[in-house]
Amino acid sequence: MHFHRRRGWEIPEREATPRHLVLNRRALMAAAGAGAMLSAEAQAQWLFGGRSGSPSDPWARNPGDLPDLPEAMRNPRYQPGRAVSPERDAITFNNFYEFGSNKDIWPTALRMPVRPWTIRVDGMVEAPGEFGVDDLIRRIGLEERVYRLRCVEAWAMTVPWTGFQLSKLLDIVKPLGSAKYVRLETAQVPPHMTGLRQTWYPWPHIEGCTIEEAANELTFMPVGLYGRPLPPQNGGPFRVVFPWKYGFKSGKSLSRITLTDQRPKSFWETLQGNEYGFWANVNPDVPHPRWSQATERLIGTNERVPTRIFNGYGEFVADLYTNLQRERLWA
Ligand SMILES: Nc1nc2c(c(=O)[nH]1)N[C@H]1C(S)=C(S)[C@@H](COP(=O)(O)O)O[C@H]1N2
Ligand SMILES: [Mo]
Repeated sequence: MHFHRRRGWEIPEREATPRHLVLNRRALMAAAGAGAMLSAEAQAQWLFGGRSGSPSDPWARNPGDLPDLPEAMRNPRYQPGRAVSPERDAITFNNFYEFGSNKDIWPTALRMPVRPWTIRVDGMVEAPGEFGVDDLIRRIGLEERVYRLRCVEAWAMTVPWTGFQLSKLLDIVKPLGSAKYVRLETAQVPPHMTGLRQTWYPWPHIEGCTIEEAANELTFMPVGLYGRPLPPQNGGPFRVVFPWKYGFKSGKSLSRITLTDQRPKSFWETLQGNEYGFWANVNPDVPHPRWSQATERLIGTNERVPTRIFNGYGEFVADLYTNLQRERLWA
């Protein structure tokens, strides 16, 4: 197999470097402070914008229910090579079937409580545990990475995630030599996750990867987006991202991570394995059975740009697959 090896920084710059993120922290704090002094009814009004009962601000949460994230430096090693997507688009155009099968689930998702939130890490590890998400943040520390996200439906975004490398969590629980795969399970939170009522779907949402993929430096566990706590519509409070794979592999709102010697059967694989396989690495030359994967539409500008092998991350991950050429690596 022949891969085009291209360094991240050689990707043609479309729109110069990502804009510097200006976080309006002071305004956010002022709003949260005001909220703390309001009656419950006034808070609901402030959050959900009155009569319609539907929220108007896709960031808004109950005042005080999320601690501000500690400062996180942007890691310059991961250059996206294109402009960061508009913040509002990234937090209002989402795929999250637990809340429904359309793209505008954010008003429903936003209401899901995300504290307290714990994540169980178990299976073939020396030190299994149940970790509070804020404890993990304090223990591991945070960095910011701007990654490209390529959905299998041929749209794409470029987003600044705040989080930590999955390998740092693996270091804490110490995988046993027998562990071959990592299974990632999304929480089930009725009544907030209204999509769970669609009982024909194989809930809970499961995703998985090999232990080598999990340990790769790119595999990232976001707890924030655009410098703020990760909103539920994007998988808050805690998700995974594999930037070189199609977006459906990047499970949201995780409650459990299990190390195992059995290859996990994922949600989408169970539903339609011929279209959404276990590996799902991005490849412009391997079409989806129903559409081409040669190009992608950038959310925000609607510009069509060429799709890159491994979503442009081959320099980091191509070596993971050199001995797996008999697997269906691309779909
Ligand atoms: N639990 C869960 N995780 C999920 C999904 C989902 O429906 N349920 N959708 C996936 C798909 S198809 C994509 S493209 C990304 C979208 O992430 P975003 O909404 O933050 O852009 O989340 C992925 N993670
Ligand atoms: Mo997707």
